[in-house]
Amino acid sequence: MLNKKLYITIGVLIVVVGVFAFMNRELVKDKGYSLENAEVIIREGEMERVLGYEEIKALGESDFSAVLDTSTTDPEEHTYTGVPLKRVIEEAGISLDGKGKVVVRAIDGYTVALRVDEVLDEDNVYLAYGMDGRPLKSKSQGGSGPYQIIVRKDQFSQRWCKFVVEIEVI
Ligand SMILES: Nc1nc2c(c(=O)[nH]1)N[C@H]1C(S)=C(S)[C@@H](COP(=O)(O)O)O[C@H]1N2
Ligand SMILES: [Mo]
Repeated sequence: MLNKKLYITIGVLIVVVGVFAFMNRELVKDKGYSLENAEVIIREGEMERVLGYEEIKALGESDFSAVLDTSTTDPEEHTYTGVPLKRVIEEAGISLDGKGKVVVRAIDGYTVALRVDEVLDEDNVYLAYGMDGRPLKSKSQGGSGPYQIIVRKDQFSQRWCKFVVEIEVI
């Protein structure tokens, strides 16, 4: 009888250890977070192109500072890594000549509109994928990425669209 209880206890412990090992494996995977499957859709009318992380990064990555100022936090300066949004649009084969707006949509339905002249500005609107030397994590991992629009010249950060999935030129 005593032996039976002992075996049951050992059995339960083995299952518990197994479950923790499995959970830990998931955590280890999170630490090795990578951007390799992070894609963005760029569209104009019927035309659409999907760009992946390697293609975006190859457009001319730079590090730049920007001040994050939200309604609940004080202004904080961060170093972001990304590429100018206009490069991404050009790479998709879309011209901004004579266009009015660039509309950016996120996974949570959040949408921002940027004027074409803002997007054409050399050092203002970026598609970022890193902050302070680390990749931007996805929404489900508690981040603001994998892609986030940074508008350096916006005084407040409400147009810094997080979790970008689609960029449309209209
Ligand atoms: N996708 C998405 N992007 C977003 C928002 C949002 O709700 N969803 N909020 C905006 C606002 S109001 C601010 S201040 C900044 C920073 O938001 P945070 O408070 O989550 O840092 O993200 C902006 N971008
Ligand atoms: Mo905000």
